[in-house]
Amino acid sequence: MPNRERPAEPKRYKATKDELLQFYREMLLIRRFEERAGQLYGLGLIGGFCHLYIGQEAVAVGLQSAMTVGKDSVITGYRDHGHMLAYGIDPKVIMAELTGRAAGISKGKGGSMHMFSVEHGFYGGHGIVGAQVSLGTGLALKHKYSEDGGVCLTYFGDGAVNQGQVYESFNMAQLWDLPVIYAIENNKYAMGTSIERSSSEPLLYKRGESFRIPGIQVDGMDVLAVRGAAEVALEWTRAGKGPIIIEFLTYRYRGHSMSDPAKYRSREEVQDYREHHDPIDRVSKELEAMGVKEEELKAIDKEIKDIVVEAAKFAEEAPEPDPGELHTDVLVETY
Ligand SMILES: Cc1ncc(C[n+]2csc(CCOP(=O)(O)OP(=O)(O)O)c2C)c(N)n1
Ligand SMILES: [Mg+2]
Repeated sequence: MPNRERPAEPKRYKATKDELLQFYREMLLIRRFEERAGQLYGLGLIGGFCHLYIGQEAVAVGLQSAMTVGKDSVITGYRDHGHMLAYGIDPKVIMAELTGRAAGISKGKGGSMHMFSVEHGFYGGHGIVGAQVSLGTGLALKHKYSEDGGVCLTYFGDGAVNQGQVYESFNMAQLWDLPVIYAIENNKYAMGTSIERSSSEPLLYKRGESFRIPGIQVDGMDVLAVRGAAEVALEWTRAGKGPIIIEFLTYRYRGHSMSDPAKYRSREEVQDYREHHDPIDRVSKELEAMGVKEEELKAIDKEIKDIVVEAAKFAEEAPEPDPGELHTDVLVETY
């Protein structure tokens, strides 16, 4: 039967002081981790590509705080460090992967774009734009087939949304009522191309309409709005009602990758987001209004800084993979 029911209107999540402090801590960890990764890249300690998530922290933190690690699965593109940190994966092994060390989460062979933790139900880290949408739909099929109660959270960007395989996946997901949340991180740019230049329908939450997949649009710079939308999406998918799309309006402060001169947008535009829409500032103000003292926030900042310094130290000092490992884990079987 075609699905005509609509999901509930999402409400801003009512967090307790402790929950909000936890969101603050997690977003700050991503911010400081990414800043440090940017520095290590500049020093030549990180090779290859490196895409930072600074500015978008509220999306991964708000969504993943509602998921169940070990039961649900998560998959994303190459801008993946923040999603791993938001899932509680050790910053040390993420940073060590960035510096290509054997202790890294993909044994130093994947780098920034190819990180996995099956233990956490985190399935990467993918460099092919849009590929994770089909893979995530497959993960949702697995959840349904094995009746494990899990939901797959599949992230992709405003650029990926124009890829053909996204729509083949939408069709199957709705046809088979698969438990998948399609989280579109609309940061307004795909490399140097703005959404206005690339998309005939820039309201991305509507992209599932011809497949009867409901969509909602949310302020992705507000962690509580994100969490509220996650609640609605999880209720929908866990009830067996099929896929749902959430479009998060967000913004990346840094270039597309470390080698982006960012000539396609104005300084003023970036400054406006940093000054007036920053997701971490927003939460710190709300915490202060809840009675949290400035000293307490400063103590958290210090705690996070120490975690990141320790992760960077580990990533710089850990040994590189043994050359004998060059051909291991490349193919599933031995040939
Ligand atoms: C199939 C494919 N086409 C092109 C590229 C090159 N490419 C890498 S990232 C990117 C932009 C994607 O933008 P978006 O989906 O908005 O994600 P964001 O980088 O903003 O997180 C492109 C075109 C690629 N990696 N894969
Ligand atoms: Mg984008």
